[in-house]
Amino acid sequence: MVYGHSDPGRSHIIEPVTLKILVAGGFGAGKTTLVGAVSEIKPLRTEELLTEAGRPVDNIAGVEGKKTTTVAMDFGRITLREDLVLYLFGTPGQDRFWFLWDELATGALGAVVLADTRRLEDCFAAVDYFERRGIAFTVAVNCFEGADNYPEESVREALDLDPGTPVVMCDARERESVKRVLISVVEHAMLATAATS
Ligand SMILES: Nc1nc2c(ncn2[C@@H]2O[C@H](COP(=O)(O)OP(=O)(O)OP(=O)(O)O)[C@@H](O)[C@H]2O)c(=O)[nH]1
Ligand SMILES: [Mg+2]
Repeated sequence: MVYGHSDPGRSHIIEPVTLKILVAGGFGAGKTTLVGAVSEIKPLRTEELLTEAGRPVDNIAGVEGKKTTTVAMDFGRITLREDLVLYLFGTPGQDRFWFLWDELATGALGAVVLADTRRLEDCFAAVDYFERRGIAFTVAVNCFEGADNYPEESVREALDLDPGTPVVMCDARERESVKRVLISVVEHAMLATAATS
């Protein structure tokens, strides 16, 4: 949209493009942390305490220190460039919330699959979900301290990824690191969209 404006430096008001990106991955992989690290608005969270009652259904092996879990979604926003705004939707990590995914995935341009190499199999379902629906995704390996460092190639192999799917190492707590992941998703999704249109 172009406006005649008295200030010559501001003659163009840019309407940003807004894109919806999902943040998926296994239980406790760091999805809520990732959205919180980059969001420029106070992220909406739907955390509930993990309870004794949930213990038989919630597999917390490897994340014993975890006290809460996402029960509906995380929501955040980041302006990547003045003309590009991402809305981030973090999915719940536990299997019992699968019924929410189709709702969350509607209209998504792309996705991040956050992987924890200590429990890599936890993100198989997310990889499978996006592959089936043709939603472009980047695998972001959240490098927890104490977890073995696997080279990109072994993560790619273990998840049986298509050669074009990006794999990025990240720290879900670090804004710049998460921004790199999001740029990867947007670039990959744009290329995938251009290739199919
Ligand atoms: N050391 C380390 N800890 C992290 C990192 N990312 C997340 N955590 C911690 O790991 C735990 C799980 O993080 P969450 O962000 O709640 O994970 P989630 O994927 O949203 O979990 P669910 O919603 O229950 O599936 C929290 O205690 C975080 O503080 C990381 O990069 N390094
Ligand atoms: Mg969460």
